[in-house]
Amino acid sequence: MAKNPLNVGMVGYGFMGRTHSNAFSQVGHFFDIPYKPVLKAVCARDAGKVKAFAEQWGYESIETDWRKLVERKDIDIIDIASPNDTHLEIAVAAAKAGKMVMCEKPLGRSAKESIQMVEAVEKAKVPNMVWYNYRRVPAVMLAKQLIDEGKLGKIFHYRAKFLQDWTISKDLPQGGQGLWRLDVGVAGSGVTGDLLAHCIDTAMWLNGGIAKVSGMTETFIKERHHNITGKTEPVGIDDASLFLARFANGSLASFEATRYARGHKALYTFEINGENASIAWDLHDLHRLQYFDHRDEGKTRGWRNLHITDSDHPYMGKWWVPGLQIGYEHTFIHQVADFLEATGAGKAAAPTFREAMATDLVTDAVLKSARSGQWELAN
Ligand code: SOE
Repeated sequence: MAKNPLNVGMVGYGFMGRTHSNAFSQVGHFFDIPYKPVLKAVCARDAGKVKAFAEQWGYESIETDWRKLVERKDIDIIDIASPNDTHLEIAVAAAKAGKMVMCEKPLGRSAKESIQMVEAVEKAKVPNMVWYNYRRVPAVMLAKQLIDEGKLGKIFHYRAKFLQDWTISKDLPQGGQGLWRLDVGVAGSGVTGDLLAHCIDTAMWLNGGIAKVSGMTETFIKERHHNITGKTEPVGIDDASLFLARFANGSLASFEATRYARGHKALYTFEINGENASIAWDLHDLHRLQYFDHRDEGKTRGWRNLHITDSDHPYMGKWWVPGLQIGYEHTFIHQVADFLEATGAGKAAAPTFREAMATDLVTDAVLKSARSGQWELAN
């Protein structure tokens, strides 16, 4: 049966524009989804660059003003893959125009912005989702299943880290393509919104809400050349951000994110300790889940190194043959597949804007606590 076309209007062609475009292009090859995504238009300010991107990725047309894209009658979904300071205006206008909206993380530069986006999509009743892609790593989805089945029992501890090292040089400028993440006006915050947000999203999905936090941040390089103003400007982002947390279920947690962990490029890890069992996961070995079950027979009890590539593991039945691995880009394909399947069935797909707003409330509380030196409520 012919599927309804779903005309995609993509905003942005950077790193995330590529991961999202790849996801929309590939999803129909592997997943039985109720729509046929069509790469209808891509939008960015630089006409030459956006035209080249459209040709390379197979977009039918281009726009250089997102307002025109949002007004177009032939666009069904607006996907926001542009820097954080553009999310609010585009998402609100897209919702008002009755489009489905997907948005790159973090949803807002602060919860104040995300609240307005939540109100807009909920008022317009349009399907919405935020790209917290790591939930869709098969091993992470399996962790969710094991926790929901009660395999871990009561959870005592949650421990997460996201470590990088790409901003250590004082010669690295701030601002402009790729480097907008170092410009607080554009990004909203540093590693708190960029990296800890991933850890918090996964953590609240796996272990429930976070009640309160005690945070600490540092900006190691205080001034950098700014590519847009051409001047040396103060650095307003946090280079490192650590916090302790209490979850609503009583478990205790520690979180750490930094761009100053020499040797680490994108090391996202978490470990969860429960009464009966523990699990651990590492992005550098993303197809493996470490599992320890105290109920195993004593003689052979130990950490099991599960290779999450079998057809009965989450998503894996859609890919190659058992034992063969998939990678980072597949998490985005899974996310589109889940979004379209849920939307076709008239259901919400997680994480919705509302769930992503809860993450922004926690990141705001971490930054507030780092300033006040006090524990702060996180919701
Ligand atoms: C930053 O370097 C970054 O690209 C984040 O923006 C992404 O969300 C993360 O997945 C990888 O690191």
